[in-house]
Amino acid sequence: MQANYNEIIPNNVDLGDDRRLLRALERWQPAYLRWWHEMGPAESNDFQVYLRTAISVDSDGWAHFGHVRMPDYRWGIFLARPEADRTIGFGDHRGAPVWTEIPGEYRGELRRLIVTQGDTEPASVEQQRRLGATPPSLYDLRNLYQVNVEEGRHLWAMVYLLHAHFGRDGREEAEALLERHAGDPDRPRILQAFNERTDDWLSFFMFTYFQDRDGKFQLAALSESGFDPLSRTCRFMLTEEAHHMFVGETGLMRIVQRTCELVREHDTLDVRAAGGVPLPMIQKWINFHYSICLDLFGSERSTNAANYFAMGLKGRYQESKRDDDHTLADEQIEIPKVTADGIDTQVIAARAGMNLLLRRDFTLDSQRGLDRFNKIIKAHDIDFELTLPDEKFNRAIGIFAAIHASPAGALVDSERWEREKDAWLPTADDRAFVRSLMIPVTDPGKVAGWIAPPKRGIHGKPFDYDYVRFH
Ligand code: BYC
Ligand code: FE
Ligand code: FE
Repeated sequence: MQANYNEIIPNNVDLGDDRRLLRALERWQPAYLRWWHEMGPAESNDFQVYLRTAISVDSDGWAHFGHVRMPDYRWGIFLARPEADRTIGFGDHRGAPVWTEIPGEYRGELRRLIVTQGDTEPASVEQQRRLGATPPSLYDLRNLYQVNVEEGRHLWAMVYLLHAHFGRDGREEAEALLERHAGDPDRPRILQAFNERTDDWLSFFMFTYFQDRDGKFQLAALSESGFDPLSRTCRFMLTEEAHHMFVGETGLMRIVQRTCELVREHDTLDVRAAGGVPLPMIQKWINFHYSICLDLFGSERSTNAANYFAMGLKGRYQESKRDDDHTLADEQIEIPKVTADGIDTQVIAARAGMNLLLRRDFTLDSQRGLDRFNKIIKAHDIDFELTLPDEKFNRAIGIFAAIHASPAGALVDSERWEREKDAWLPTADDRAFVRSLMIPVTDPGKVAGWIAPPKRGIHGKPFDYDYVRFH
């Protein structure tokens, strides 16, 4: 299947052959562009940005690099190539041929999954809307915009599925995706973490480190889907997602690096006066972002999740690489339980624990980056370790929503929580301090004082390349 890059909507799904679908998407496109202008990156429409554009789904050379105005970005619809004779890999239909059309009995569940996934993509762009005013370097500004246009493309990916497979209610859902907004008190985004503010670049790097990583795990689970168009869409989205997490991980590494240099230079952990972000403050940001991202996995025990698995709609992380029977019909797992005396465990059907299984894989993956940050701290001979807070800390969804716990996992009563939460989570003062560091640096090759420069530039270009041209 050849990617057609010349049409109004670049695609590899032969859109030109389906007039009805093409017309529906062409009607949605102006609403999308209006949304981009009103809710997308602020005051950026005339900038020429050195962007990667997806032009094919082949692993060699799927992307084109060049300066473009973001409103002219070629948002397209790309599905990974179909796998011949693919069968459903898990659940009650394991072994049956995958569906290329919606199985009627699962229409509601699929729509809900696709809408929830689709809702997060524009939400993230809205949350990051104002960061372009305060970039630590031109390189970082470009990466922000790269992430933003790709999240825009991920929205297109979900809207394509809604338009192609759900008829009128799919079109209505596609419109609603542009009408809910991050943090809007009347029409908020569906998942809570996508209504939080992202006002500073420390938060941006935490977002791309933790929240985009939830994206990776959810997309991986959906890429196992027996609904083949969803699987193929998510598989291609995952290739873009890797870059978002690269931005988060290297961004945080550069901040830790710079902080450590300042600690050594000034011989104090409190590097605020030197214009750095103290390690304990970085820890507070980790506590916040990691805990709200655990909520994104839903409840530990979930009938929805059990149904998605049984129906073959949403699998486990790397489902096909696991060596069990992939149906888990009679399996059980242990999950935590809150009792009057503290935390106990309970045994439930494995299928009902899918959210927790996926969340555990997310935790392992999140820890890997922290190990790298801690290596940097150690190399500077500083006695401090960044850690992921306990799963019970600061939770609003699932069994731990009922209790309070310290980052170390000790149960605390409401009184102690109120007294100590400012030591654990960013306070208004902490946020004001971090914001005070956010002085824009836009000269090519220059970088703000609170973050180290990157090791290398983008796509073979040097760090001092003019990644964004402001005219
Ligand atoms: N906030 O049975 P439960 C990404 C609701 S990120 C608010 O436990 P389920 C990206 C739930 O809706 C990946 N409400 O939940 C990253 C339900 O409501 P009702 C996004 C929540 O269904 C960065 C009730 O609580 N993709 O791509 O098992 C940048 C009971 O819930 C929340 C997906 O999430 C919450 N956090 O699991 C850009 C994949 N959690 O029915 C992009 C699709 C739960 O009582 N979504 N509720 O009204 C899913 O697979 C599932 O919907 C969830 C929730 C895993 C999110
Ligand atoms: Fe995305
Ligand atoms: Fe992403």
